[in-house]
Amino acid sequence: MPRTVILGVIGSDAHVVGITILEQALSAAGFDVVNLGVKTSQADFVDAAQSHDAEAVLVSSLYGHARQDCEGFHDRIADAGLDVCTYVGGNLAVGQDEFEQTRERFREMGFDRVFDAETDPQEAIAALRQDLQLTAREAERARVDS
Ligand code: B12
Repeated sequence: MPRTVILGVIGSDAHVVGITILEQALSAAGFDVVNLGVKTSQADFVDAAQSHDAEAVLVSSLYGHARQDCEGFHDRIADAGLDVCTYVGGNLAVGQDEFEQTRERFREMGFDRVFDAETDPQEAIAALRQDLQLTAREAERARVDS
């Protein structure tokens, strides 16, 4: 069975290129990707994770308002009774914040992993395989079978 991941750009953010590249890389790696596109609300992420029985939710944000847009996100996930792995990535802070501070802030908000804008999609794939305990061979088999 391919493993389902939800992907989208949160809030009012319209930067689409990053998630398009991520979608392609994740699909090629054998994941079943539900791409919600840009300007996705917290509720839409949670609904999609529920209805697709997803194992991971990947949130992208580029325009500098990630913190506000992600406020309360994990409360919604908990309220929905979801057991999903959550990643956030992109250009998460405005200006020149040290990324380690940004990572710490988003980890405190409940995200399992936090990625900066220099992230190669293969890093996210390796992290997902680890967090979902999926070997490269299993992922490849899922891709061939699907
Ligand atoms: C193209 C672009 C635009 C286009 C977007 C077109 C479109 N439909 O996509 C337009 C012109 C519309 C635009 C608008 C704006 N933009 Co703009 N934009 C850019 C630009 C130049 C490139 C973004 C891009 O496509 N990169 C290429 C992709 C491949 O890289 P990426 O998006 O970073 O994604 C990769 C990684 O970040 C990572 N990643 C991303 N998300 C996630 C999620 C997870 C879970 C993981 C693991 C990894 C991951 O993986 C991706 C693939 O490798 C960047 C500057 C830059 N060089 O990054 C500014 C930039 C993102 N924009 C910026 C701003 C401020 C805006 C505006 C607010 C400007 C304004 N005042 O109107 C608006 C916002 C509009 C909106 N509602 O979203 C700022 C954000 C500043 C900040 N965060 O502090 C940037 C950084 C420019 C700058 N240096 O100031 N923008």
